[in-house]
Amino acid sequence: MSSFGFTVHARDGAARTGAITTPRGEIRTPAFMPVGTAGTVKAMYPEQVKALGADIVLGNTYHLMLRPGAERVARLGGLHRMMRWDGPILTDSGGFQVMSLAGLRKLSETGVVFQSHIDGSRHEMTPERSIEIQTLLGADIQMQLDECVRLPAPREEVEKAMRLSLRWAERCRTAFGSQPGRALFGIVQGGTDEALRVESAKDLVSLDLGGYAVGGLAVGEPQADMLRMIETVEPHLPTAKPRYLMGVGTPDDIAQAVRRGIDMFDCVMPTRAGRHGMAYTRHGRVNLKNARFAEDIRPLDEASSCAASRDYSRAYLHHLVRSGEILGMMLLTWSNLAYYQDLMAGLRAAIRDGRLEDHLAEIREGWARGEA
Ligand code: PRF
Repeated sequence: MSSFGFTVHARDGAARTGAITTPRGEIRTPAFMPVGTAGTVKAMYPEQVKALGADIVLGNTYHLMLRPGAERVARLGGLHRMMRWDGPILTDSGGFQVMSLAGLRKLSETGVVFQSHIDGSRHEMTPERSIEIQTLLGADIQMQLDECVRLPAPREEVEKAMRLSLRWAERCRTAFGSQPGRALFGIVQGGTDEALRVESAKDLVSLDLGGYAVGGLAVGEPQADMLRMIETVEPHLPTAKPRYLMGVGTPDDIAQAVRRGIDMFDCVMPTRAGRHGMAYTRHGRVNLKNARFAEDIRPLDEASSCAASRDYSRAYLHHLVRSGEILGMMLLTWSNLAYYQDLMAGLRAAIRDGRLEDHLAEIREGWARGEA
């Protein structure tokens, strides 16, 4: 069995391109991971996701533990087999979703007790249980349980959450043990406080984990603060381990973070926006609900590699979206994920060729041109 690893193939400034190797295949970086919360990238066939160039998808501990249940997924042969995705899967640990979705929550040193948003049933999430669930699901990359504070927040609150997250990281490492071919990632917290971020990064790095995520960003702060925090943390992370910016973001957020040395991203934006009539294109974001598309026979992007963007008129997409048709969601999700995967492929090629800055200027020019 091949082991888990990461190789940087080329650098351009702080940006890197390379590959994470796993027994289930290679993840080309910088990578965008489509979100498959409940064991499905909503409105997409797994084959389509793969064909777009996605090497890895994300699953959620929180959702899957509640429904259909981690033990049930394990009895069904694991998450890969259940959802028919044979590539690598990363699972988020659950803490972040408990805080944003669950009913009554009680947080302590031990973990978090919460009520399911589905049926109100009571559950407990501890660092040990989070790792047990992620292992039952069969996740190739597992995330530590952490506490993410929404910003703005008082420094004491951010500091307390950061320190709790560090203690939980240690417990997760012990619970994870040694799982050949799989990795446990730590999560840097600390809000927009530079000293807290550096302390969090240094302490996590001393645990020698498989990779490091930057969490607690894109939670209400301006983009400039997010980018400053990436710049603060980056010099403290080992160059030989992958870096993952959690829950980010817009195409511009991703481009800016890649430029600052981030290797992995996930975000619901392309899939969620696609189900709400929004399209991401080379010429920026397009709202297909808008009446001006009612008789617009042009496709979203005649030069796209994706049939959804290239072969269907905006007028038809407008009609499907306005009518609440399932196909509208399917086509726009497909088109948006194609745009995101093509964005990542373009960034990888530009880094490899040492022309990232020129490439970024070109893509920004395209966004600025608008919907023409
Ligand atoms: N922690 C975890 N998952 C996350 C985040 C975090 O801070 C974020 C913040 N952008 C998204 N998803 N565990």
